[in-house]
Amino acid sequence: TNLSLFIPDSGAVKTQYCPIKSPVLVGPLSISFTKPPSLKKIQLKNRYVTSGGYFSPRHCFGRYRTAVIIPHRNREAHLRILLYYLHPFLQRQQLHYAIFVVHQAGNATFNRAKLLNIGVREALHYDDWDCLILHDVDLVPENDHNLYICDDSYPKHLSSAMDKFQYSLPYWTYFGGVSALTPDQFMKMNGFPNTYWGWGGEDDDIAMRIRLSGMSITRTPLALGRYKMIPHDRDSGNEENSLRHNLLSKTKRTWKEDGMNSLNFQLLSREKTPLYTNLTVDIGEAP
Ligand code: BGN
Repeated sequence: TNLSLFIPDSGAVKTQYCPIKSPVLVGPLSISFTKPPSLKKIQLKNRYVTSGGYFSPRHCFGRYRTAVIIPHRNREAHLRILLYYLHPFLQRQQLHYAIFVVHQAGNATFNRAKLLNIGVREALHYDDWDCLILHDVDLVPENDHNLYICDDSYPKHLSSAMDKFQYSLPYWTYFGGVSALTPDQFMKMNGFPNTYWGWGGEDDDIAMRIRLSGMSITRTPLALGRYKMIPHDRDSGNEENSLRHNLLSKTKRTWKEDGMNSLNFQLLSREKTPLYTNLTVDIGEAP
């Protein structure tokens, strides 16, 4: 008889690193947005994900340590859809990974870039990550050859082909959606700006910081960087930021003072749920 059937999973023996290229990738995925799955259902489909949304390949040592950071408020349905697709996607890539959701408490205007800064600072307390994936909650990757690992030299834009832009780049310096930076790359540009409240512009500021700090943008090829956006109306509390043009005109002067070195917030709770680590934060409001 096969004894391993009776041995609990902790018995999985690892002796080697996972292959450089995962043998279990499938390529194009079919993504459909019907009713958001329940958290229970997602858990049942991801039985090797442990508390806090952690996973390590079971039969080999993961080569890459990836933290996925998702800014969030009032988008529970989107979060469930994303987790449903993302957990299996990351497992097929044989990553050692964890998912962090950074939840903005209160009703002040949403601030995506500041939430990402906070997610990075907190995630780095948990593990020695090789790669930080900054991920919008409403974007679902459509091809698992779009690897959630970092480029050694430069920040990488992963969502190069989104359905809402007819699977092409809206403009050459576009850096919104999903990106991948090493902690070193992130710190070199002083992280992201804390001063963009509401919709728009913060991703362009980030793209400028990349240049200003002496780096450039790399990208997943369009054939692989395909994403579906979960359809939704404009959020209340995330109105268009009317100051964004003005802020962008000053990035060159402000990026060294506005970012990780000026980040302040209050961590209200840090909670390990079965599918992700939830960080609830008070980030204040626009001045
Ligand atoms: C741009 C926005 C980005 C947004 C993309 C795609 C601005 C700054 C003013 C020039 N930039 O226009 O933030 O991600 O559209 O929707 O609004």
